[in-house]
Amino acid sequence: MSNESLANLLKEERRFAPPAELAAEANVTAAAYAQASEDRLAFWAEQARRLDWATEPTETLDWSNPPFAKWFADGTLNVAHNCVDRHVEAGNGDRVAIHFEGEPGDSRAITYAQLKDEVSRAANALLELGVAKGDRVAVYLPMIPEAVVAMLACARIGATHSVVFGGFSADAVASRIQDADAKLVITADGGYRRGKATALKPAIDEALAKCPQVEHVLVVRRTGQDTAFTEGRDVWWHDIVERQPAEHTAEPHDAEHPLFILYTSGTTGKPKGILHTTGGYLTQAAWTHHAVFDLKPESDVYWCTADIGWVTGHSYIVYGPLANGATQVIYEGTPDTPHQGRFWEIIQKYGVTILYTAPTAIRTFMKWGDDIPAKFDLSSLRVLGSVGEPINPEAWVWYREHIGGGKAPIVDTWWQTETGAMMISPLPGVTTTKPGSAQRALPGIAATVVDDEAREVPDGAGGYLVLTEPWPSMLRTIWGDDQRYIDTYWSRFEGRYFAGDGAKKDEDGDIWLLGRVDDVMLVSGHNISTTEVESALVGHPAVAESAVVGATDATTGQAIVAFVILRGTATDSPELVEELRAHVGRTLGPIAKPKQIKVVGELPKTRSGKIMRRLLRDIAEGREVGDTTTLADSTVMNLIQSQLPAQG
Ligand code: 6R9
Repeated sequence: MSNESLANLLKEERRFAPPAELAAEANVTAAAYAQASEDRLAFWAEQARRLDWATEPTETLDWSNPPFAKWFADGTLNVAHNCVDRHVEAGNGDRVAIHFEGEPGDSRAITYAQLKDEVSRAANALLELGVAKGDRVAVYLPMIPEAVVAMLACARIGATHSVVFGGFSADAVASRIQDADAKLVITADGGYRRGKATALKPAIDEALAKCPQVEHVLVVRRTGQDTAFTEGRDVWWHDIVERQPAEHTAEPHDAEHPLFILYTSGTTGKPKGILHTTGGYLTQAAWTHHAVFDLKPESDVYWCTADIGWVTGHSYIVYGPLANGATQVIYEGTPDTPHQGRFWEIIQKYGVTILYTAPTAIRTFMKWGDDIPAKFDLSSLRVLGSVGEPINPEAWVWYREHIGGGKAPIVDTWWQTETGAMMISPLPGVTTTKPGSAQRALPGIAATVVDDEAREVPDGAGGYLVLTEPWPSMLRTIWGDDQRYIDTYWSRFEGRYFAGDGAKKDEDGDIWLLGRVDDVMLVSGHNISTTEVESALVGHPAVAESAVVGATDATTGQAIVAFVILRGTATDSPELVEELRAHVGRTLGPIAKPKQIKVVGELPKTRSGKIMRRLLRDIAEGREVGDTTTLADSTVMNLIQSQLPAQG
């Protein structure tokens, strides 16, 4: 990839200074950058002291055997104690930890004191079921409070959890249970999605036919639907958990004790079990949540809309917010049930002050229309977060205007399952933000952009995003496969972590993420980022969403093919398609004009909202569509194909 070309095309000139009142009271100021650059390890050692350690660490980083890091290795602590007990001990037991909102409209408020009892009972139940420190437990649950309780109960006794998306198939669950060698599975009869009760337990029954090592299945009753039970193996949560004592002493674990495994599917090959450990992970999850959202635990109401089966749910629903004693909303269902204003209704109901969601959701809300959020009182919102994909500048501006009342700062947070916590993001009280840019590495984090030869690119050029120093919440390895850990992340560029994302630095040195390197297109010898062409398309008033791929082309090597979803107000016509091509040409230059633009009703996405361009490439190149097992909605590909003319 030549650096002059990795599409340094998009010009975005809008700037937004932090609100003065927020800046004046901000948890973290510009001084943090200076402090961390002076002594990065001292900075992280100080952040680690935000936690309650049973044994204070005297070592910060052990990097004597790279790329295998140890952070705070001689310290010991209990994650569940840090997330729950210590807040009760500090006199905040009556503070609401979780406002749970079920999809059918049921709700529950759980205080820190109640959460402590619930986690202790669940920990006692796990022990009764024969789970011991070091064992693996698979969690396959809907978005209900028991998911949080199950994860914390594992952390409390030192069992390593592996959460699997409630939407994954029996085969996907089976391979993850086998790889982690889990001995217990925690699931539910079902959950509510899109207005109906969807069963979960049958997938576990099917998966376990291939997993003889699983001794017990702990089943939460959520929907009350008929559920098959295997005598001796299956146990109802309410039968065993409710009769346990609410006392359980949380033993300290080593800072490097395995906290969880989370599988990332990647585009090819067997899923990778990303391993995270205890002290460094919790330090960075807690500090970034405090710094990037400016969380004030006494007054904020925080809501992260991610699923618990995604890393965002781990770090920014469970561990970060609870370590900080936050009050948060957890919502079970989808944003359009029973109506398209459900999110805004929830924000109004609970007075949510900090919202963390994904660009895919924001683009969907744009498509549904400005009038929907306008019906609700969103004035409580003071910080807005984005994660999961590059956010197109138009979606960013829409988010700020229509959700943030034209004043709430947006923090576009770049990170990965592998990084464990946020790495590149504005700070809401410090950064003058630019729509579409994650901007700069957080204090204590070292990121840059390099070319094919590992040379750092100058400002204004593009290449590959790399992390140049170890960080506390970094993955420790791929579960059971150290070599694959080295090969995947540490071999492309000597001594640097290869993130797999394309990026560019602008004239100020701020970082713009350009999507996965596998998605970059090569057109007539120019590297063009899918993200920038998509952002240009979304910048046209007729377009709500788009996905761009490079399809093999006899003359240009690859040709740009765009799939677009129109906004409610626009209709498909050859003139509109021509206008969109011209619009991209004007915005980015003639080289970036799509050869074809196909208007569709849906785009293929994973459960975490990422567009699966690989499947669109199959369509664009006229191939049989590949593996669709990680799609959120498996019918989407048929729908898209039925909407396209047979050829071209
Ligand atoms: C947290 C999460 C990681 C990949 C990452 C990148 C994309 C995430 C982003 C972003 C641009 C952002 N990504 N946040 N791209 N701007 N703010 O999403 O983890 O599911 O492992 O995905 O998501 O491509 O490499 P994960």
